[in-house]
Amino acid sequence: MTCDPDLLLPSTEPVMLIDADGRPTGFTADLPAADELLRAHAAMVAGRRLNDQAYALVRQGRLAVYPSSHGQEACQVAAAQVLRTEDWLFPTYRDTVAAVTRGVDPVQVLALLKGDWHCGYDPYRHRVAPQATPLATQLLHAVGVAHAARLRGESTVVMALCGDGATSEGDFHEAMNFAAVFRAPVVFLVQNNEYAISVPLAKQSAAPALAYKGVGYGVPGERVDGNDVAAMLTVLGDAVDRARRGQGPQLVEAHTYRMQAHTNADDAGRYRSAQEVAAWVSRDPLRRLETYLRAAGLLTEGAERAAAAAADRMAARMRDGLNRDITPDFHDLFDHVYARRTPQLDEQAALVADELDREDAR
Ligand SMILES: Cc1ncc(C[n+]2csc(CCOP(=O)(O)OP(=O)(O)O)c2C)c(N)n1
Ligand SMILES: [Mg+2]
Repeated sequence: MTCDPDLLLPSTEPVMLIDADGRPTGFTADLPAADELLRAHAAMVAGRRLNDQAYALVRQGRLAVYPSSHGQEACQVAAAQVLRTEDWLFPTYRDTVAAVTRGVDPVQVLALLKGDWHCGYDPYRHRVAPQATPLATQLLHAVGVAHAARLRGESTVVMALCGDGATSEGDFHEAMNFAAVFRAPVVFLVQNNEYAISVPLAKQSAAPALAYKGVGYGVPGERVDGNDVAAMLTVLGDAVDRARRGQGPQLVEAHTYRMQAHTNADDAGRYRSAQEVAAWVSRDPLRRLETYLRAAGLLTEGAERAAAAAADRMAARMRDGLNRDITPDFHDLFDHVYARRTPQLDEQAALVADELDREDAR
């Protein structure tokens, strides 16, 4: 062993720079610069609005389903904000706000959940992988991309997101092992929102904290208050810098909470109490940041109004774009399976065309 295991251990308490009441915890030197916090604030206002608008669109039947990240906006925004243009983000179904913060159009991201297309945006243009629904599978893809970048001598860092439940999957462990052995420049961010659908964390894992899961593989772990965007930016920023310097992967566990049901198809009242939810509402990440910024004289009324207006414009674009129906072209089904269509796919496409022609002729 080349590494002292003590150096891999996460801090015993999650890193927190701004407390639940919006007061600085005293680690002033670690606070991100004011412009970074204001950027995060505008993105969190937009993210909260996106979550609310998407939920409304589900109720109107325009989206089939929406896994909301309401309450997890600090994690989502920080994960995207610490990345450079050349980096990659690997999101899950819950990470729409992270993809949008990285610059993907919300209407394009939600094409998947509207049922229009597997992935409505160009992953290469934004360097955002398609949102993964099978748990933890994207972590192996993320490590592959990071490893390839390292072999090519590129400075790319990969941010790979997953939930607490996904850390029980074999893919999570394989991804960590490979990343550690090959020093892949990847940051694993686990958003521990306390639940995997109805399964609470205590029934999911007996680890002292999920961040310890890296230690056995040689991956350093860190714990952070996921509702404190300042701490998220600092911890993830350090992990990204470290990976870019060639020091290998890191596992960051963000302690947060899924404020709403797993999706609109779930009734969270069946497995958790209103008191529990209320306790987390008082740790709301957006209110916490706003309290801090106002007290520090950093958030002007003008900036608040501008952030709200931008979020309104985004919500209007979402309503406009997602209320429009597309006419799918069946060829699309065959065009994106491989870079070039195989003879077998040509044959299948011809069969479908023939069937549709006969249907039309009836
Ligand atoms: C491989 C796999 N197994 C099971 C599921 C069904 N499933 C969808 S979401 C989910 C819970 C995931 O919980 P967590 O990883 O904590 O993420 P969260 O939804 O809380 O963000 C499960 C079991 C799946 N999508 N993929
Ligand atoms: Mg979860």
